[in-house]
Amino acid sequence: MGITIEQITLREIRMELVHFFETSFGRTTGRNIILVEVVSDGVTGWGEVTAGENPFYNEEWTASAWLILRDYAAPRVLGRGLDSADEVSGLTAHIRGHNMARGGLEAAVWDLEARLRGEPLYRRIGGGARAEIPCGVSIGIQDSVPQLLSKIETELEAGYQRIKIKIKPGWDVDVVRQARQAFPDIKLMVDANSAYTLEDADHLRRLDEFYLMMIEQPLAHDDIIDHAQLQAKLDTPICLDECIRAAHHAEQAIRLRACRIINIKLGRVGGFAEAKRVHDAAQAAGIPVWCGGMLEAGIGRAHNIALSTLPNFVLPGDVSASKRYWKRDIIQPPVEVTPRGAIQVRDEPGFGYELDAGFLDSITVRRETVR
Ligand code: OSB
Ligand code: MG
Repeated sequence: MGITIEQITLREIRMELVHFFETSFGRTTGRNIILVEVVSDGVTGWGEVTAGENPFYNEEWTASAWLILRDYAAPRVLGRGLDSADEVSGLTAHIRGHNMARGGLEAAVWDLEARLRGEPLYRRIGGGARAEIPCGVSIGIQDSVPQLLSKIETELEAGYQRIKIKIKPGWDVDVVRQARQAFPDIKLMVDANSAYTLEDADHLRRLDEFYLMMIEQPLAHDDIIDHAQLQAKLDTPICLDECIRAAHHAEQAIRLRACRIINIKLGRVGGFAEAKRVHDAAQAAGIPVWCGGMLEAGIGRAHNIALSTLPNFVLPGDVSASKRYWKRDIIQPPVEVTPRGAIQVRDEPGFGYELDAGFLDSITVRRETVR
């Protein structure tokens, strides 16, 4: 079955977060998110760009992604006869970096292909290994430790299966100690978003006593070798996030023993095709993966759920209920989590949820169609 993309519409929406989200690189109170709409044969597929509002997690941000999509990625895909969405990644592979912009378009074409075939996205990408996905939460840096402990308690009561705490210098060992004392039996992990250097190795080793599941991305966003040196000194497994932008990074990290776990984010690796390659490389090496989050609205969240049904997504991810982020999500129903901390995978065609079109229009701040 051939697909020809006749029209690509970019749309930027503004959504306020229910609670601010703070990482080692800054605090976010609301999102400016680009949605990508691709049309073929009267059917529409949707993608969500996971770039942040500033180039602090990686090099991309909302405004850069808009230009990359409009001027470089969309023109390469428009009017092409495609046999499958699998070809989209290759069509934009000449663009250096900017994986989140590329990935938003790529994911939209996968959603479109699934809808054209009348089947769920998870099946189209080769998933379906589980009917519900295990959920954890990522809890940002708070203003005080009691505030953090009360947030952990709330999330555990909601059923979430593991807790991730964001750390940075000055908000790390002492905070984790208090969290561990308050909750001795939970699955607990930390994420530093590249806030440390190898010189902090002895300091980071102090985290070993808290039997964390993993420490995520402690060192530089682009440095696999330093992570290998740090992993040799730590009992706690390192999980790489920022460093893994393509399957070859996963292969190099595994070969160098720079990590024992990998976080896969759809946008960071440029879409489903590369996410599957990272997944497969990790699986072949016996490295478990889990699905990361980027404070997505409903479309990105639904795509993450589909991705999480691939077989090697065996650890709880950062994909959680819509209501933790938004008063009102752009999809219906919102993503919900069961009392046992899981999201049930839906069987409707494409990403599996309805778009709330009227609400979407009301929060759209700009829109442009490329034909
Ligand atoms: O490093 O995983 C990260 C949010 C924004 C940028 C980077 C990260 C995160 C999260 C939040 O940890 C995950 C989520 O709840 O969507
Ligand atoms: Mg991370």
